[in-house]
Amino acid sequence: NPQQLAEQIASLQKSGELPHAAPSTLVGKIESTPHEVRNPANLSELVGYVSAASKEDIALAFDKAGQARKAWDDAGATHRAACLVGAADKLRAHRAELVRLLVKEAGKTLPDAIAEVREAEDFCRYYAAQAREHFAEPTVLPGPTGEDNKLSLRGRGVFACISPWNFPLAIFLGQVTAALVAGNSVVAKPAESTPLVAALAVRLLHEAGVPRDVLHFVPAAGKMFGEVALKHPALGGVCFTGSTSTAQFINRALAARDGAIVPLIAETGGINAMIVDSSALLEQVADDVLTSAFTSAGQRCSALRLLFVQDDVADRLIELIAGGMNELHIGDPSLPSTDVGPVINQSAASKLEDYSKKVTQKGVKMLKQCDLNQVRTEGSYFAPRMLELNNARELTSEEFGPILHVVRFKRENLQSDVLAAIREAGYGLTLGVHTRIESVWQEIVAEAAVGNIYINRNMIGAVVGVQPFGGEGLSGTGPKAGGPHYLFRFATERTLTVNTVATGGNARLLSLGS
Ligand code: UN1
Repeated sequence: NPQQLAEQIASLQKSGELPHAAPSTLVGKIESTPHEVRNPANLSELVGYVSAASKEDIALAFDKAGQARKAWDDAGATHRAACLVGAADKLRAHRAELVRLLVKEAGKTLPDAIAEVREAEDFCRYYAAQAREHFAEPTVLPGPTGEDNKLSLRGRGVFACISPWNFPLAIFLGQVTAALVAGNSVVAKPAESTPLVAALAVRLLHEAGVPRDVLHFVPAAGKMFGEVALKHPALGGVCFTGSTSTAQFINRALAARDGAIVPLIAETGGINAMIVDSSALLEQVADDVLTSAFTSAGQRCSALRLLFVQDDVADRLIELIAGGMNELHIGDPSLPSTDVGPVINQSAASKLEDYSKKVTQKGVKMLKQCDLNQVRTEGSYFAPRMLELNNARELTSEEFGPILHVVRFKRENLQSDVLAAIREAGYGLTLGVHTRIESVWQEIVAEAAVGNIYINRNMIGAVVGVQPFGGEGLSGTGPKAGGPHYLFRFATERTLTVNTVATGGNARLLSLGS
């Protein structure tokens, strides 16, 4: 009975026991039946509830955000940056609660969850600093005598921010804070499987001073959200992280709109490769491969999927990686000793299982599969595995999980079998290279159309402000999240030219910033 469930949730909410994610407009509160969020690590523990937004909720959020945007933009970047810094402080103060939700709602291991809260805080502080530097004052430009020219950055309107379940706090907040601090109002849609931690993040932003009408939270099914959001007249931009096919769908929907042209900022998937030549330090390579392919149960868009190994060291490296896989602790993500937790849900686990079955039936060799006997609970677990392909071109799908594909190559075929195969796949997110010969990695870097290239280290965990993150081609539009150019795409530029002769030399009174 939805009514009873709603009452039960209300009383649990009052007692502060279970988190509840609901649309911030609350129009759909009565008609929408809340559904339960269960822990993927055991499938039985109730983590909280979510009330999905209705079409009316979504439309109302855009209406209100459209009305609120100008005052927020006019309030100035210094004020908006202060709100982000306040939110960063609140994230730090609520760290335990956020970590708990990331572990229970998304199945994150403790180190992953702790790192994610830290990354969310970094996004807030970094974009605040960038906004103060570039958005607070107009840029004065040189011009002829008798003329003042100034360039200022303004918000674009209402940004729809659509984020994925694999970083339900950091990517969610990264998108939202970038859009907000650039002067936009925001309608934020969390991923369907991870709305609780996002709801808490929104609450913290509101408490830090972002007006409720400037930031709306709408947990909703992606399709329904798209139907309303992409057609709404107040839409000023879309920021999306998720699959390439969904980004292409959004792009087409935006192109079909009448009226103002609305930009898309998309960060999508990748068939990410690592290239290892025979000069590499194999023990280090094995360690970096394990980290890159299996951390977060391989559910990072940066994760390693395709390992190219020069043939004369391949057997030794495969042996080292397989040995390392024997040591992986798979299981309850809330235990500090766990390396690999569950995948996001049972449907993801069975898709990975089907994929693995299908390719091995077709002749792909299973080099190693981890043992799941160590897992003590009935969760959505999937055993990490290592497969061997004869040819990199056999890998075409964006499987999202702990599956590593190994391909051997001959040094003389580096261009034709490795670099050409990466190019043909069309993705360009991350690439790892292990070699002790500088000219080898330089040759690879010169040829690779890839956003983030890592030499002689693992290839995940880009740090905000240090390794700006994002791809090209099928992997996204850029600009890079956590980089110095990111905020500009969330803004429009206005050039103001004042004829100071006609205004009697008092142009300063009329120009921006006076
Ligand atoms: C994603 O998985 O959607 O470098 C992107 C990393 C992360 C990846 C985030 N910044 O591993």
